[in-house]
Amino acid sequence: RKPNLAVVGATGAVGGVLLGILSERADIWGEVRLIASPRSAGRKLTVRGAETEVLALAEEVFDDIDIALFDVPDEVSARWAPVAAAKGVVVVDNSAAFRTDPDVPLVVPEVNARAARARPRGIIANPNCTTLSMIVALGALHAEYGLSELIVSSYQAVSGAGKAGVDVLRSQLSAVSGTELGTTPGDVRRAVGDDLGPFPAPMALNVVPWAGSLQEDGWSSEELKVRNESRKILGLPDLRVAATCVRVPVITTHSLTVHARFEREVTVAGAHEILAAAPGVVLCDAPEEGEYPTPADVVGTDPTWVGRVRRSLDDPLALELFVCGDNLRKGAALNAAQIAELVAAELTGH
Ligand code: 2RA
Repeated sequence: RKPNLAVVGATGAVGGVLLGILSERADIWGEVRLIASPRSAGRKLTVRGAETEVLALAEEVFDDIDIALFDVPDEVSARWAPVAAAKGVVVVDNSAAFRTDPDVPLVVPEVNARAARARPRGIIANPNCTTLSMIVALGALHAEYGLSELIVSSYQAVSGAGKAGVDVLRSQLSAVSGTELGTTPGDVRRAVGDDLGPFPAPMALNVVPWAGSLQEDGWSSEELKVRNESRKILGLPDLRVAATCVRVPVITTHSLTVHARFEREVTVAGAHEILAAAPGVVLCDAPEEGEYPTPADVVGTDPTWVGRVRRSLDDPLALELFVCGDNLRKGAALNAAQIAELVAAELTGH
């Protein structure tokens, strides 16, 4: 029989993208059951061409489900993923609740698909979108050259902070459009008003060096996620990682600049060859033609796009890259769907 899938958090920003992805990809599922908080229950959403009623999260909604994709806040996952797992459901969780749990694999199918098979808690974690936006390309380079150090800066889209992030940027853009704002200190801040949504500063006409919550010694939670998750996915527990996470006025698609140092000497030609052949990666690197990826061109696509590949001028072991990936697709919903497909193949013996 075809496995039954539950989507928990079906009405959220990532949930909506996931329903589209499930409708586009090979239809390997029996039932697709949509679940959300009691507040959103009763709504009807379309998946695989069929209008489907959203059910309220409760233990019984996991009856007869084989795999559940969770995209809900950390505390909701922490409470409900174990409830589903106790009923024999394999949970693919997109929150941060289990990503660093040693008994929960953190999986990117192109990089460490085999890790998904060992899941003592019945839970598989999906990485954070910032890590996911670069890790497929880095995994391919690591397999050839052996990664030893990573220094990255992110340029994160507002949809990473959910629908509220998108709404606040759109309304701020209307407030500044057609004005001469952006020329004196605080003029943008005054024009957009006090409601900054999920951000600590105006997003319109601005760049904000902050994503996530404050952690020890001035690091943000997002920066620590990039470090911890890259180490776990690549199986390099001592990898040196320094990340600075920055929010930019882009709706969807995270970008990163990457300084990656390897154990073996690198060449641009070698890196191009690896990246051009890597599943899930598109090499877009012809600066003489003005070709490099940008979020405006990448949004809505599945792959990780890589451009601006250079060998570091002062270090023959290091590469500089610019990477873009749709944070709602590969950065969240698509990777989760790919993990669910891996598990489905395992459960049905394919
Ligand atoms: C963000 N990475 O972009 C987060 C979302 N998971 O805010």
